[in-house]
Amino acid sequence: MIEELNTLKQEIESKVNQTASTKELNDIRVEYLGKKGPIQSLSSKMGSLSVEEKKEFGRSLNMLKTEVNQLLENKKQELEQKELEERLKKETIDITLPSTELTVGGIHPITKIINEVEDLFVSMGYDVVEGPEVELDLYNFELLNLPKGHPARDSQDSFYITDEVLLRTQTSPVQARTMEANKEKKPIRVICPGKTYRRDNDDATHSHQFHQIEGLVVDENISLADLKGTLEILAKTMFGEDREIRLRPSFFPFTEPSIEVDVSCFKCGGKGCPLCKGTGWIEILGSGMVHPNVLRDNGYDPEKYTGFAFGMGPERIAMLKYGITDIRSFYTNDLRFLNDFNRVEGGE
Ligand code: 2NM
Repeated sequence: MIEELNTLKQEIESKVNQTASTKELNDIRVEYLGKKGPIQSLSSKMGSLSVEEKKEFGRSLNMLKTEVNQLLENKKQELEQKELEERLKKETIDITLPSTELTVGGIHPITKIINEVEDLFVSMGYDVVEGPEVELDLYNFELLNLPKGHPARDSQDSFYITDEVLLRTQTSPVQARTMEANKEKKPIRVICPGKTYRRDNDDATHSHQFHQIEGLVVDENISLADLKGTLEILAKTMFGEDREIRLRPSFFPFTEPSIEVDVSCFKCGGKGCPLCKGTGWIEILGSGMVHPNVLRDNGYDPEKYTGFAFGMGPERIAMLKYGITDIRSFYTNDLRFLNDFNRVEGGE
C-alpha cells in the first residue's frame, strides 16, 4: 500500500505540473483530495491493517496529504501571478491616444439679451415675473383694453385653442395678472420676458414664435419723464453710453399716450448710414403711459395711480446689435451660427 502512495504522489505531481489554469488546478484538488478521491479510499482501507502497519501507513498518508496540499498551493500562487500579469498586459491603457474633444454648450444669443435686460432692471429694483404661454383671452386681450370686436385683436393673427384660450400674443397678460394679484394695490415694478406667438408665415423678418420683454411701473405720480429716463438708461446699456433716444407719438390700445422709441444709430453715430436708412435713428421699442382703462380693469384707481409700460423684441435687438439678417437663424440651431456668440473672451 505504501507503494500505491508513491505512485499516487507521482501521478498528482505530474498532473499539477502540467496544469495551465487555476480552474484546472481546482479540478485536480477535488479529484484527489475529495470524498470520492483515491486518498480518501486508501484511508478507509486502513481498517484491515495491523496496529503497527496502521501507524506507519497513517503517517505516510498524512505526509502525502500535506505534500499534495503544499504542491497545490504553490502551483496556485504561480498560476494566479501568471494570470494577473496576463490580464494587466491585456488591459493596458494606451496613454498616447489623443483625447476625445469636449464640446461645451453656450448661452443662446436671445437668452443673452434677456439676461442683460433683466440684470439692468433688477439693479433698478424691478422684479422679474413670468407667466403662462397658453393664456386666457381675458388676460391676453380683455384686461388690456382690447374688448371683443376691437379691430386690433384680429383672430387671424392669433393661435386660438378654444374661444377663450390662445397662445399669448404678447407678455403683457403677465402684467395684467401681476396687477390683479396685487390685492393691496401696492406700487409695481416688473419686467416680464418670455415666448410669444402670432399666426405669421415665417420669413427673414417674421417668426410665428418670438420673444418679448415688457416692463411695467405703477405708482403714484409716475410721469412720462420717468418713462423717458428709464428708456434712456436701457438704450445706453444695450447700445453704448454715447446713444441718445428720440420719442415719437404712436398708438397702442393699452397705453395713452403711446410712444415709439428710437435710438441714435450705433453704427454711424447719427450721421446716416445704410443700417439706419440714412435717418440716423433706429426704432427699438414701443411704450406709453398705461391706459386708465387698463389700470381700472386690473383694480388700480386711475385717479390715484399712473404708470408706464414698454415692450421690446429681443430678436430685433440681437439682429441689430450683431448684424443678423434672418430671424430664423435663432431657431434652426445651426452650431456655426450659435458658436459665433460663444467665443471665449480673449480666445480664438
Ligand atoms: C408695448 C408697447 C406699449 C405694455 C402695456 C402693458 C400693460 F400691461 F400695462 F398694459 N404691458 N406692456 C406695452 C405698451 C407694450 O409693446 C410694444
